[in-house]
Formats: sequence, structure tokens, C-alpha cells
Amino acid sequence: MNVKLLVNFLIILVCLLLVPRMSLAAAIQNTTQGLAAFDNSAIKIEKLIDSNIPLAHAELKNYGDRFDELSLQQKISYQCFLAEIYILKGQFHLAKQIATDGLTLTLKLSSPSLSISELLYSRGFSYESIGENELATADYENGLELAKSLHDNVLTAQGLVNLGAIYYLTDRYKNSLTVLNDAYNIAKQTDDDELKGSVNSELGILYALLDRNEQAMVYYQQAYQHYKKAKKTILSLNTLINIGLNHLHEKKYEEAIVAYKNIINESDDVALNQILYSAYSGLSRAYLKKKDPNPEVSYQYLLLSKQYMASSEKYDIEIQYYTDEAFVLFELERFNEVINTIATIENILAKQMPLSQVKMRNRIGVINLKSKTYFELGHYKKAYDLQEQRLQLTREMSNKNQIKSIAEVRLALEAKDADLQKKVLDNEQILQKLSLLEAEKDQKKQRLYLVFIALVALIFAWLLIRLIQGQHRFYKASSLDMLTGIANRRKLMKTGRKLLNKAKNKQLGFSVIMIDIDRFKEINHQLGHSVGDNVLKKLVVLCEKYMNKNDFFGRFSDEEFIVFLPNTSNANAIAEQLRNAIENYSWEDTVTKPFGITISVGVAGSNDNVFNEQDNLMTLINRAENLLEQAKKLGRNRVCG
Ligand code: GH3
Ligand code: MG
Ligand code: MG
Repeated sequence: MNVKLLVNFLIILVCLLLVPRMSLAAAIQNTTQGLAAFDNSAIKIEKLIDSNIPLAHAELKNYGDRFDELSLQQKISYQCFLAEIYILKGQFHLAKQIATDGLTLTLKLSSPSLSISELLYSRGFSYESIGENELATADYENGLELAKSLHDNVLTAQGLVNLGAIYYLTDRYKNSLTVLNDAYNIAKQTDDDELKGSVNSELGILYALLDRNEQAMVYYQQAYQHYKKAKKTILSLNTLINIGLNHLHEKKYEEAIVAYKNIINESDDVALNQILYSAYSGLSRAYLKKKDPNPEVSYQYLLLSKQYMASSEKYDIEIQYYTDEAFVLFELERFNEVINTIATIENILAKQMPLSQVKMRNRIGVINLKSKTYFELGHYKKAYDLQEQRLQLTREMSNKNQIKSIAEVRLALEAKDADLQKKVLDNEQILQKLSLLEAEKDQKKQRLYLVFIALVALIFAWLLIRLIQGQHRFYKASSLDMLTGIANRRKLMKTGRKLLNKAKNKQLGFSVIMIDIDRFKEINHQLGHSVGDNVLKKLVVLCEKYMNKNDFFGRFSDEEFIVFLPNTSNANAIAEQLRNAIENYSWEDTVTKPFGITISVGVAGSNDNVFNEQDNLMTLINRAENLLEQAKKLGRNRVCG
């Protein structure tokens, strides 16, 4: 969870909760007429305002009915007090109205008065608190001009402090630093501890916004000391709120808890809603974020803070509360309620566009939470989209900061930019993680898909194997004779050519034996075609017995066979053995009735005188065929070679 963003945002809110940065001392000067008692009450009220608002209000109310009896200056002072009381009570619209009434009264003054500056500051603060920053700036500037012209250092410094606050609220850090430094230098020359406390407090907030927490803490401590010295109880409690926030910012949650509990104890008498709100919401945050978080306790403190939230008109207090609520509900795993709360925040923020940097950071933090919530609810696509949105906004803000970089706050801003850059990187990692999870969500589907792909691959592989096997069979079929299983004519001729070339190269002998079964048509005719087939098969088996391993035997056509005999000098003898084997075989296992089966053989060789180097395989085969024909003519069952 992005505590840093949240804390920054909260610091701003607390600064807005600060009581008016002003003194009423000037307002009660020169009261020459009216009710004398009021002047005494005014001193009393001014002290009570610092410690007990209800009592201060009650004291002032004594003069409500006798308002007309007051002198002009007393009436103006009355309005000044009342405006301040309403501001402290968080009733800014009333405070604004009272200050305006007071300013109307000042028109009757014969000469410019510091009361005008005071009333302008009060009204400006009311505007600031309800988010009317432009109107606030105008009132602060006019009040400041008047204080300067009247050479009042304290009110001049107070005006600068007010402007310093409005500047940092509107992202003008350079301007803020400049005017707060001016205020600091003026305050140094006075012995006004309230003023000194005020300047230090605002500088602390500015430095906290620039992520300079250590320096911010130094200013807060100084502010606290000055307010204590000036006996400004409420202001010192406000400073303690800021110190608590600083602890949160620094992740020192135990220290924050101590600080907030002290505030609550000390606030009992004061019972100031805004301070109690801040303290309880701070406790809620600390219990949520500490080492051993306790979301239940955090939620209880949040509910306590809600009681005090309702009584304030502070326009940012709702966003602050609902932001806290969303984060606590998330930790309580009440995810659907988180989504509802975030919808409320978004509605409020939508009315405040364009957002200041602080609120933009708050919005980015809320978008992140929303994404995480959708993630928990299993809406990964929504979670992913929100992270992209968050990344985009973070980048935009980072660019904006780079443009705003200025010499005076450059170091601080650079540190901030570096942080933002890191956040952008972190966010990118989150995006990647979410992409992975998005992918995992469809894992089942993908697994099925993979199985499907695997199956398809297997089918293809099987088809391929079948194809190869088919091709292999085809190849075999195309090289072997289907009936006898020896080489067919194609294979016979191919191998014959190789063997002849080889023999020629090695100048070795090469012979061709051609065999033809005698009167085979008759065998078919008398014994049947299938017996004829069996005779062909048996003949092959019988012949193979007489062949060497280098000889090559194949079916040339019909019932004609060829044997190639490389490096053989006794081809005629082998041919004679073959003829003899066939003639003398009983054939009882083949033929159905006694039938004389013989072959005629033609033998041709490369060593023959008729064969020369230019002659090829067909020449030899033709010669063997001619000799075979000769054997037929000579009466069959013989070898011619
Ligand atoms: P010759 O002694 O002059 O060779 O007479 P022949 O009857 O053997 O004549 P020829 O060689 O011309 O006849 C071949 C016969 O072989 C013709 C054909 O019917 C038969 N034939 C060819 N192929 C096959 C086969 O695969 N199986 C069977 N059963 N007969 C075949
Ligand atoms: Mg024949
Ligand atoms: Mg024949």
C-alpha cells in the first residue's frame, strides 16, 4: 500500500486544519468608546481561544445581544473573534460570512486598520479551507499589502506565511519557499513566539511535501517549542499532529502511536474536533501499517475519527476519511465495500479537477488500491487496466515535476523524481506480474490447447510415418518383384549397370546369364496360373542356391530371369548347374501332377570376343537373349554361351 502518497496527502489536510495564523492583538487597540467590559473580555477571549474554544465562544456570546452598544472597533474585534472561533470549530462558511461582515464594518473606519488585514486573513483561511484557493490568495495578498503599508512586521510575516501555505497547496513550491523564508527572517527579529511557531510549522509542512522529513521534523520541533512558550495549546497540539504524520511518513509507527495518544490525552479539555479527528485517523493508519498490523484496532480508531469528521466543513476531510476507510477495509478483506468507498472518493475527486499534485498522488494511491481489490476479487483484467492507468498518471506527474524543477528546490524535487521513477519501474513490474497472472487464469484453456496441439502433432507425426512407410513400401515395390521377391527389371538393370561399370573400371570379367522356362504357357494352361506362379517362386529359390554373394539375380520379364556375375570366369558352368537343378528337381511340392520342368539358358560375358569397351549392359543382355533363343531352337533344356 502506498503509505507515502497517503501521508503526503494527509500532511496537506492537516495543514489546512491549522488554526488561523493570526493574532487579534491589533484588533483590540484604540477602543475609546463602547462597552468597557468588552475590552477586558477581549483579553480573556484571546487567551481562551488558544486553549478552550467553547469557553471563548460562551464569553463572546455575552456581547451578542449588546452588539449595537459596542464601538465600531469593538464590533470589528467581535467579528474577528467570532470568525476565528468558527474557523477553529471547522465552520468555515459561517467564518467566511462573519469575516465579510467585519470587513463591511471596517469601511466605516476613518483610517486603515490592521483589523482589516486580520479579517482578510481569516476570510482567506476560510476560503482556503473550503477549497477556494484563488479567493484565498486574493484575501491574503490584500491583507499583506495593508500590513506592509502599516509597517506591521508581525502581520506582514503572518500574511507571508498564509501565502506560503497557499503556494505549496497549489504546487508552487519555489514561491512558497521564498515567502516562507521572508517570513522566517522577519519573525526572527520579533519576540512573537506564536508567529515564530507559525513560520516553523509551515516550513515543516513544505519540507515534508518535498520529502525532506528530517528537516521538516526540525521545523516542527521548533514550532512546538515556540507555541508552548506562547502558551498556544491548540497550535502546539496541531504541531504534534504534524509530528505524528512525520513519524508515519518515516514508517516509525510506534512513535506515531505514542504521539497521537498524547494528543488525545492532552485534548480532553480542549475537545477540538479537528485535532481529535486527525489524532484518531493517525492512530488508525499507524495500527494498519505497523510491524504487526492490527486492522481491527485500526478500524475502531477509524470509526472514532468519523465522529469528529462529521462536524467539520473541511472540504478535504471527507476524501481523507474515505481514503483511510478504503485502505482499512482492504486489510479487513471487505473487498466489495472497498470498491464502494473508492467510488465515493472518485465522485469527490471528480468535482475537484484538475487535481493538485498532492491530490493526484492520493488518486494514484487509490487507483492502486482499486486494482489490488479487483485482483483479490479475481477481476484480473480490471486490475491490469487500472495498473496501466496508474502507470500513465505516475508518468504524467513525473514529467510535470521535471518541468516544475527549480534551482531552489531542485535537490528536493530531484529526490522526489527519483522516487517517482522508481515507482514507475515498480509499477511496470506489477504490470508484468499481472500479465503473468492473467495468463495463468487461462492456464486451463491453454493446457487444453497444448494437449490439442500435441494431439495434432502426433497425428501429423503418425501420418508422416505412414507416408514414409508407404513410400518405403512403394520403393520396395518399385525395386522388387512382387511375386518372387527378387529384383524387378528396373532394379536389375540399375544394379547391372553399376556392376558392369565397376567391373570395367577394375578390368574384371562380367557375365550375364539369361534364363527362360521352357513351354511355360503350357504349365499355366495344364496346371493353372497359380501353379505357374509357384513354379516361378520355386525356380527363384532353387537358382539362388547356386549364386555367389556378388552375383545379382532378378526377374527380367514374364518367366525370364537374369543373373549378373561380376568377376566370374565360370558363368557357363553355373548356368549349367542351374539348368540341371531345375531339370532334376522333383517339383512334387509345386506341381499337382508330374510335369517335366526345364529351362533354357543364354550366357554372355565381357570377356567374349564380341564384347568390347564401348558396349553396354543392353548389348550383353541382348547377346544373352540371342544365345537363349539359340538354346530354344536347339531343343530347349540347354545352355548356350
Ligand atoms: P518357350 O519355351 O518358347 O519359352 O515357350 P513359352 O510358353 O514359355 O513361351 P513364352 O516364354 O513366350 O511364354 C511366357 C508365358 O509366361 C506367357 C505368360 O502367360 C506366362 N506368364 C508371364 N508372367 C507370368 C506370371 O507371373 N505367372 C504365370 N503363371 N504365368 C506368367
Ligand atoms: Mg519367355
Ligand atoms: Mg518360356
